[in-house]
Amino acid sequence: MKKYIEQAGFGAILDKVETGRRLTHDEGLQLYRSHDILALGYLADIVRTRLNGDRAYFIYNQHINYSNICTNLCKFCAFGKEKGADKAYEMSVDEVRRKVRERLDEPITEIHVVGGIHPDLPFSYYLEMLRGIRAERPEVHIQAFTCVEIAHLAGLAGKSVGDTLEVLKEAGLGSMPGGGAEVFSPRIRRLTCEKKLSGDDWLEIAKTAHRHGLRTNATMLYGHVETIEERLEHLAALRQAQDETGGFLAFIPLAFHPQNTALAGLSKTTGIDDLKNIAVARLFLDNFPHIKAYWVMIGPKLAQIALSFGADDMDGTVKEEVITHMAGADTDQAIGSTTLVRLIREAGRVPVERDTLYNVLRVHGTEG
Ligand code: V47
Repeated sequence: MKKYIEQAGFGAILDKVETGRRLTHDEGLQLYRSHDILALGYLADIVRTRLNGDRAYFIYNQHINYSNICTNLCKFCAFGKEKGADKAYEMSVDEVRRKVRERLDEPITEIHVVGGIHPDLPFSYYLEMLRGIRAERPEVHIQAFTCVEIAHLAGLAGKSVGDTLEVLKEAGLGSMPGGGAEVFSPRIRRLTCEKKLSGDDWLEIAKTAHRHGLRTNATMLYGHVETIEERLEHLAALRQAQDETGGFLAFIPLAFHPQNTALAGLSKTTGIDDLKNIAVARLFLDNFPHIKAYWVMIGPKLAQIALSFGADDMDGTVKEEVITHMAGADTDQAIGSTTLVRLIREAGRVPVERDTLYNVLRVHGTEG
């Protein structure tokens, strides 16, 4: 295989990967430009094995999207709606609590909560929602609010981001998901989400969260109008931030779904680009412990293959996924843990049920 990698022109990168040295922007470009997906997978698998051995993770989780009413109205998003528009919705705190109650018989360990940037819900709503979820299910870990929502909540609270996070932690916030990062490039934000928080501000909020003891994830929405240079600049900014704080848990490349968005003329991503983004991320983000193949966006079958291309996590059972399905995802809205275990096992990995912070809850041996 070494000879094959060298013949594919990746000898120098292989040497760096084997000796744990950091890849440069130009090496990242070489990886993205290559069509030799097997060579990329081989390289990424070296890093994945070093960091995560023979394990691949999943989690029992529930998604709650409390409202899709949003003032940002990003061009790539089919979820966000103007207040009063067809299909706009907001849940009361009681409705959110009911969603939690409905699934008390399932062994859920994480509730993932995100919504749009709502024009008039008060800060107290968000605190009541966290307290309400905690009251219904005290042992669950609440992973809530992207950096974009946190910036908005700090504005509502009239406090600094750090002080706002402390209040939210007190109410039950356990960690933050990685959404809202999109592509940090100002050009891309101008073209697709001009009202949204800047990339620099997103990174600053993530780092502030880390300094306040909250772990967070990071994403990149790829496959729309960004260039591979802009993807690499995004990854480099995340790698730099992680060097500073060490607070990121996982990176999740998000495949753009065009249906029902203002960018509906664009095509869906291809399987090769999906795998490439996983592999390049695994190679470039040498300081991120985990790379997630989010089955909702790329499908369970490709997410399974991605476990051999750098990913070590398939996310979770999810249920009622809304954001990608409003943009035309053809995956199911939930997946059973038995299916996740089978997908992981048939990929040659040991399935490990984890909690949000990657503590091991159950190692699934061969017995089921
Ligand atoms: O912030 C919006 C993206 C994100 C579309 O942290 C779209 O573990 C594809 O961040 N096509 C929300 N993507 C989802 C997200 C996430 C999901 C799973 C796990 C985690 C985690 C985070 O979805 C948004 C935005 O970046 N998005 N519209 C679309 N049309």
